[in-house]
Amino acid sequence: MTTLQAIKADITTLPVDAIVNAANNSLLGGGGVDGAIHRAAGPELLAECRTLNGCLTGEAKITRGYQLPCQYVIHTVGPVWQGGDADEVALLASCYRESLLLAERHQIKTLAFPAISCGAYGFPIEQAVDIAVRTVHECIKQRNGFSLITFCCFDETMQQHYQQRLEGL
Ligand code: AR6
Repeated sequence: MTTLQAIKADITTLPVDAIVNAANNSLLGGGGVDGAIHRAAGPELLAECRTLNGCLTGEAKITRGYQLPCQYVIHTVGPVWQGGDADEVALLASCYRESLLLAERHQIKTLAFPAISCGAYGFPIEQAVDIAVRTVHECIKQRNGFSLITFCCFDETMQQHYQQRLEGL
């Protein structure tokens, strides 16, 4: 049985097995949640990221967590919202699926996602929340190795969107 929850928190403070980073194709850091994760993890994270040769949109790569309270960071690259005709929906769903697959391969039991693509990348919030919850729910129906999956929201409005969508499951 996997519990799905939405909380309001800074993802860098969560004592889970892994947190997901909403990164960019370079995997070399940036603003938003990516910047916060690199700041909290320390320079060793960037050093490991430099060995990964970037990441394609919709895919995911894993590193250690270094100074973070989590063991691993799963870096995924969400799509930039371009109006909806550039495969954004499928690419965002792929971020969630690929992150879960990597997590499963590393025996991760507790995992936290930020709202991928909902900041600098401009994805419409309600649609992104629907894709996140639906994709994670579908994936965990097929595998039950996870005990807790957290949607970590930076503000209350985002948390309410997730809460509402989770209640609809
Ligand atoms: N904990 C949890 N959520 C956070 C945190 C935090 N510490 N900080 C921000 N958020 P964004 P994107 C929320 O822009 O849209 C970076 O520069 C934020 O409120 O971080 O996928 C990368 O390098 C929003 O709801 O990611 C890329 O270039 C959500 O995290 C680009 O931004 C995602 O916002 C990726 O853009």
